[in-house]
Amino acid sequence: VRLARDAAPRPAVDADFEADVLEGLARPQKAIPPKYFYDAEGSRLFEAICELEEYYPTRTEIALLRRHAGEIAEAIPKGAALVEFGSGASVKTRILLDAAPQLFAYAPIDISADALDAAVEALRRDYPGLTLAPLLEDFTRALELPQALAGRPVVGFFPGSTIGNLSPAEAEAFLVGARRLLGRGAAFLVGLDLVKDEASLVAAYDDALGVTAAFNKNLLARMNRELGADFDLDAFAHRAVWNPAQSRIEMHLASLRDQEVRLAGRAFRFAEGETLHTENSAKFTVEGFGALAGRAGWMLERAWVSPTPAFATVLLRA
Ligand code: AVI
Repeated sequence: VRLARDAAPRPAVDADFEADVLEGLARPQKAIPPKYFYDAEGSRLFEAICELEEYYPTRTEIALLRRHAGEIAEAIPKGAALVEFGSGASVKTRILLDAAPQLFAYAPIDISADALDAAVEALRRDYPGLTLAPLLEDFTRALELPQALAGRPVVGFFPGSTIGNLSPAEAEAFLVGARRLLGRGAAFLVGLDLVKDEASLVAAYDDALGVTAAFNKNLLARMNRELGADFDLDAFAHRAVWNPAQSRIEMHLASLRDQEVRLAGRAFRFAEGETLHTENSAKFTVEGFGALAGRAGWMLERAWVSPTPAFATVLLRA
């Protein structure tokens, strides 16, 4: 576990990134894990997505959390520690921090050092009485809670429907790990984007300004920057498609011509129309998610659901 404060300088080539990309490009359906979207540029583009007219999840969830903040805060015991998975700019966290002054500590976990550092600096200023224990980490990895939280009641927070970016098997494994990490009796607040009409879903992932397209293509730019690849960004097009059988939006980058891309001394062929699958974003029903959480040892205790566009905050109990 690495602490954000004393993060080591980044190696020129991230070995995990290169290995995951080489493995993903060798598959029949080329694919790259979506966690690699979030370098500094990708994190900035994601913040811009959250402001888009078409991208309803962020503002819908914020309104939902605000509307029910009082009830949600009742699930947070006195002296508790709030542990957030994939905390980014910690914007939604502030709603909980304001509604639950009984919180003792906040442990944001994020893979982006820039986002984590900026969030912690702002929180230190705005919540001087709160103990901050940031973890610079991939939240899907097995983690240990910081010592500062030992013996405290723990509440997990995983907003944004980020759990939808995991496959069902990964989501279940994540929930098993979160149960182990947060401990017996812990509460876990999870944000879920719910199934809705296809047009709204596709628009949210293929906005008119092209910000989501830029976010998707930044992955190619990142491979060029960090892995010395030679992707031609103009030779790929952003695609967002609804997959009803899997209940998910898929993002792809479609090759506009037959081409060869070089990376780490190897060549990868893309046929015209062939895609690189970059992200799944599952859309849930509260019942379906309750069953998934149940398989991972959690009980669905409560659900708050917004009016259209449908989004839920659920309270799980270990
Ligand atoms: C972070 N995650 C929940 C976003 C989503 O909606 O799946 C990522 C995103 N991809 C495209 N737009 C936003």
